[in-house]
Amino acid sequence: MKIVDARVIVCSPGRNFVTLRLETDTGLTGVGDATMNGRELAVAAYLEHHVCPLLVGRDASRIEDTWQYLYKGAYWRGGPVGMTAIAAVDMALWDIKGKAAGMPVYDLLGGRSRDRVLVYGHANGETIPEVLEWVGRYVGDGYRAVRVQCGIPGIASTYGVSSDKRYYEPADVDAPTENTWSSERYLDFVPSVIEAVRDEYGFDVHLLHDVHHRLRPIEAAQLGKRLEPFRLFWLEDAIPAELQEGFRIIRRHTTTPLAVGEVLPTIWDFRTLIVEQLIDYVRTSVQRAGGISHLRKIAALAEVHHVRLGCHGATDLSPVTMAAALNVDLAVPNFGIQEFMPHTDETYEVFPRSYDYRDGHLDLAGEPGLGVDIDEEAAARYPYRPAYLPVNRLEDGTMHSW
Ligand code: EZ4
Ligand code: CO
Repeated sequence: MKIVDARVIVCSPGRNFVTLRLETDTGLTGVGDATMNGRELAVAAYLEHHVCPLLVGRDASRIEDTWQYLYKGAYWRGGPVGMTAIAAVDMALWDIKGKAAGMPVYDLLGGRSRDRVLVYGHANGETIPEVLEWVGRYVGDGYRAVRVQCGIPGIASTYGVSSDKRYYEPADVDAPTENTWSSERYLDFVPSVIEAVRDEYGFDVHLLHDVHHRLRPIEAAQLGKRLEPFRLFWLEDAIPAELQEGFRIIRRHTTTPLAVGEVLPTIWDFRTLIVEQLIDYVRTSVQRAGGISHLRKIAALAEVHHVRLGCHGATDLSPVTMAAALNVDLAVPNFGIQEFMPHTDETYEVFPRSYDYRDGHLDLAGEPGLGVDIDEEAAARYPYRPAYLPVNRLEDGTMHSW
């Protein structure tokens, strides 16, 4: 079974997506997600110029060999652009493999380890009363796990809080928005938010919180300690993780579970975090971390170190990534939770899917392959628009992690 066509589809049904579509001489097709929020065309160009020409004529059944060919063969290893491109190829090849076998990909990965996939929703508000209202809506919709994000008094805007509460989307069209940040104001306020949610809703619902890479290790340690009475499911991206050893400081001081890694593309970026048991959840995704083949290896390393999988699932990961993630989530023994931000109707129109939300969980219908596709005619109705993630400055103007 040879690949006869490889094309990149860039579209913007509500937000930008880059999708790879492979076609084989048997007529089977496969899709992969290559979206990198705010830097979309870099991956599209990498694929178009440097990957697609190498794929045509290759044997579509050789997934691992193709992965190694693109990874080792580039000479320039790793990095978010290259790894996202490889991820798209890998997803598309697993999709084709499943269709050729007449099986959902999770069956090729060893079959279901569970009946359905626990997800968390993203409740946010400018103020504590608004946050409480939105946590209530998620609980009312059946969610067993909710991530709680609140505006900070004295800071004009922050990560995770938006005017459109249902479809949180941080990217802005044309130019990056400038946000302001103060770790002091944040640390003084955020424990009271989590406390208010526990007071209102008790301990039956899992609560999560995303720091979005903004603290230093000792600050994160303080926060983790102060949040212990509220028993978080996890504290997410407490510090930037380029320096994996930073987590030793946090770990030494708090028993609040830690999740990290939505920006980390390879198993080597997680190695110290996992083998030293410095974290509890790996946050990367099929799309960021080299596809199903590579994420599976990260999950296996995590499994033997008591670390579970909690994949990133924001709206900039297309329904193709969500379907791929659900196949992995269903199969691996050490699944923890899956992030779920619903896509807009326009996005779902472009990406017909076979997964659905019910009672706090997602599940796949069991279609052969990944269980998702792209409607190219619909995609053509939504042309690309340049968009950027916000940037962040401290109150004195110093650049800070967003
Ligand atoms: O800001 O995916 O946990 N979710 C997140 C996301 C990220 C976006 C960036 O593109 O932190 O909302
Ligand atoms: Co996050």
